[in-house]
Amino acid sequence: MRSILIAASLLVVAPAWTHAALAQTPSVQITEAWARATAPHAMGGGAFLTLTAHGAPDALVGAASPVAKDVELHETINDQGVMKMVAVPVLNLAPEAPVTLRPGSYHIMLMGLTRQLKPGDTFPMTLTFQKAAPVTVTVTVGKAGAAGPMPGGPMQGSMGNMGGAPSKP
Ligand SMILES: [Cu+2]
Repeated sequence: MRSILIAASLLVVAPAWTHAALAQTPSVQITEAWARATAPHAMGGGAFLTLTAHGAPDALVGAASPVAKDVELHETINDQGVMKMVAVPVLNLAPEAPVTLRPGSYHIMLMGLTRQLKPGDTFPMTLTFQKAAPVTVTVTVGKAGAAGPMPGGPMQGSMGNMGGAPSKP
């Protein structure tokens, strides 16, 4: 019985190795891409999505979209009771472990918006990875004011210092 079990597990493992060897290009799957609606002249907005690396570890290293002059990956942190956003140059993705960007945590910061993001709008966003080929997703604009520090919230002052349009005095 034991030998049968071992043989069976070898059968399961062997094809997986073969598959990994053949799958030379790792891929990252992106699901549930959405962004928050913005006020008419807001400088920045937030986009959120779920990333899943397949086949090998990878990392999100950049993003771009025609709706923003600059796009950065940010993390919202609690610094001694003060919510702050910090730029995250690289977001590591373990294989088969989905990472969800959400308000109040990791988010994609759209800075220097070229247009207002209205509920129901969609726009393209291209994500670049350490290994996988770039992926362009369609982001759907949801409602404004979901939980988390976004334009209009306590982050607005610091956002002006992060490369967007100059903030008002
Ligand atoms: Cu941010």
